[in-house]
Order: sequence, then structure tokens, then C-alpha cells
Amino acid sequence: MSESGSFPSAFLWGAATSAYQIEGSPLADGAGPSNWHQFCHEPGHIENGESGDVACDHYRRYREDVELMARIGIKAYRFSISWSRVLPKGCGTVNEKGLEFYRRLSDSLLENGIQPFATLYHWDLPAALEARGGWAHPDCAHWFADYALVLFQRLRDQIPYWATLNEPWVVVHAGYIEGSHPPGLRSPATAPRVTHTLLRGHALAVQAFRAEGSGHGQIGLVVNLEPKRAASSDPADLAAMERAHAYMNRQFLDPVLLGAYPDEMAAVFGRAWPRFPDQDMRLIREPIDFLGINYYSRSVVRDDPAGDLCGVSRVRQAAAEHTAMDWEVFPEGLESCLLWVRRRYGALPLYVTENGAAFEDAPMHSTAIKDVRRLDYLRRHLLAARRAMAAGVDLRGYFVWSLLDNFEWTHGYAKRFGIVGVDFPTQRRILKDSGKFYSDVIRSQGALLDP
Ligand code: IFM
Repeated sequence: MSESGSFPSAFLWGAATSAYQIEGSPLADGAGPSNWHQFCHEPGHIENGESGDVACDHYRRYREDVELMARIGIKAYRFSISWSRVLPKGCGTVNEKGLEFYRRLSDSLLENGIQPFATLYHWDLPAALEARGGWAHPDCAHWFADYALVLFQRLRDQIPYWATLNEPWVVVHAGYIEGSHPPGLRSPATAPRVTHTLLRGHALAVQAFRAEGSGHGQIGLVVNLEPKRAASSDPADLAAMERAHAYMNRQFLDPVLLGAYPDEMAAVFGRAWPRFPDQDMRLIREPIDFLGINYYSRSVVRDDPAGDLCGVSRVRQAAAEHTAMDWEVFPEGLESCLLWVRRRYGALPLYVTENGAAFEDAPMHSTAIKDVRRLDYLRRHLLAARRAMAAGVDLRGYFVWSLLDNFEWTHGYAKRFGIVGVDFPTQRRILKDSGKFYSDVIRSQGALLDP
């Protein structure tokens, strides 16, 4: 593969979404409430008091959305499965109607020549399990593996790609350090156990996948990575950068791929970071078939004892371009992340499972959306991905975040990431210029990226 020209013919050109962010109808057909459903309905958590009650109404409009993906030329669709649709109480009796939705969605994708790529956990935990302690309860690892097994037994014939967890770092950081996601805690004493339970759950689910036995399909983990740079060459800033890097980028990958948590975790958490049993560490190292990487931005950091948990503050690069999330646009960081993963963890098949940008778009009542900045963001990141491939990274696919404008968690509907615009009052879909561009890139197999 060279730095110019086409991507390999088997490259998976994809788009990604998640259940709570797009489906709507969260309690339909016997589904149980999720922790996100409850969190949104408690005042003060979400901008404008919004929720995923309607979202993109994808639960009812999925056929239309699949046809749209087919028209764009998308080859793979990464969606997530709502645990509480399938198991309303998190464990026990299967809600057949909930499961049936994902069967119909997968069938419809396959009929349209699109590969289903399912994430088992994209942050919406059944509320019944949150009430029992959620991920802070060690048994949550088993509850998750039991749920995963139901899906492997029932949907494995239709779904070739499975991811266990989406961005476990966000689950821990936003849920248990910042308190901005459910369960809304600020408890550094709890966070290490949550990390460990998530990883045990991931590994038990991978083991269930292998044991289930049809041999069909692949399973992996999805993490969000962000290169850290020191604001100066001062040794204190360099040490701060290493702590921030270990906390965000290595906390989950080192145990899964190397069998041990980074030493820096004890420095970050102090005595709250326990010594975990050797047998757990062996379990967590269960081999995976691929790694999914979500990439958006980088951060420049400096030592700051009054800063975050790591004793670090972010130094905003005022001269750089930023997205509507105030994330620096830094395409080279995608290339450096991919190269770093290969250097540190070896030649694992990789997917960019999310990449994209929120920008203010033209009003949704228009028929065209000229989102020049998003288009440019995608082009520059795809070029970065291709450079990494030319340097030997085994990158098998790329999923734009997101197919649709959707519910951006605590920001509600204020941040638009879609290559397809959604006029929420009417639910009309409008293909943005970035979507047309992505379609052309796919049809040219990436050759169009060349200047
Ligand atoms: O919308 C989220 C997604 O759910 C997880 N990754 C980052 C996206 C943008 O914030």
C-alpha cells in the first residue's frame, strides 16, 4: 500500500452510531429502562433537558436509514445493541421483541450488501443492574458475559463483527471521576474497580464467543485514543504527559494486550489502586481478533498539581482549528496513534471505529448542507490513515462518526456529527456535502483523496 492511490479492495468503508443516541422508543416492545434513560429524566444532567426518547427515531425508521447507507455506498455499519431491550432487567428472561429488532436490522443490512458490526456495550446499562451497583459490582462482569452469550447464540449467523465495550475509559472517567455520565459519581476510590470489572467482563464475553463455537465472526475491543504532548520540555511537563498518556491510552490496552496495568496507575490513584489478582490479569489478556480505535483529537498538557486526577491541565492551542466540541483538529494524531499501537502492541488488525467532527451546520430546513469543514476533516483524517497503512499498519476499515446527527450525551442535540443531517422535528434526513464526499471516496476506493 502506498501513500497515494487506492485502498485495498477488502477495506471496510463504514459509518457508526450507537443505540441510545439514535434509536428513540427506549421503552418500546417490552424494553426495560437503561441508566441513560433514567439519567436524562433527572433534571440538570443534559443540556436543555433533552433525552434519547425520540432521537433519530431509528427504531422505527431503520429500513430507510439502511437504504440511505446503501445509496452512499457504505460497506459496514457499526451500531450498538441496547442491553435493556434484549434483557429488560439486565439478566434473566429474553425480551424476544427487543432481540427481533436487531435481527431485522442485521437482515436488512445484509440484504443491502452492508456488513453488520455490533457493539455490545455503548454505555447504556440496564437500570436494574445500575441499581445493583452497576460496573462497580464485581458480578457485572458475569452479567455482561451472560448477555453477550445470548446475542452470540441468537445473532451470530447474521453479524460477522462484534465489539465488546465502546470506550471503557469514558465509562470510568465520565461516570466515576467527572460524574457527567451515569451513575454520576465523583469517586476516584471506586474507579479502579470499575476499570477492572469492565475488563473482566470484556474478557469473559470474548471467552463466551470462543466457547459458543460456530467459529464464525470476529470479536474485539473499541478504545478511544488521544495523543498527549507536553506543553514544554520541562521534566515536570514531560512526566505529566506520561501520566496522562498512561491514564487515557494505556489503562485499558496494556492489561488486554500486555497483561499488566501501567505502573503510572498507582501514581494517579494512590492507595485506591489495588493489586489485582494474577488470575484476573491472565483472564483479561484473552486474545482478541482486532482492536477498534476511536480518534478525534490530541491534547497538549502541563504539570498542574491543582489540575485533574493526573495532576495535569490541558493547554488549549489557541492558534489551531477546533471543532464545535472545542476539540483541536489534528489529523497527524490519527497516524501517530495507529503507529504507536503497532509499535507497542504488535501487528494486530485495526479498525478506525470512530472518527468525525461536530460543526455548526446550515439550518436543517435547507435541501443542501455545505459542511466544508467536516468534509475537510474527513479528507485529512483519511489521508492520515492511508499514510499509517503505507507505513505498515494493518488497518482494515474506517467508520465515520456519525452516520446521523444524533443525541450527543450531555450536550443533547446541540452538537451535530452526522454526514447525514437530521431535521429533528420532521425526522427528515439530508445528505450533507461531507456525506456526498464520503460516498465519492468509497466509490473511488480512496483514490479521490489524492490532490
Ligand atoms: O458520540 C460519541 C460516541 O458515543 C462515542 N465516541 C465519541 C462520540 C463523540 O463524542
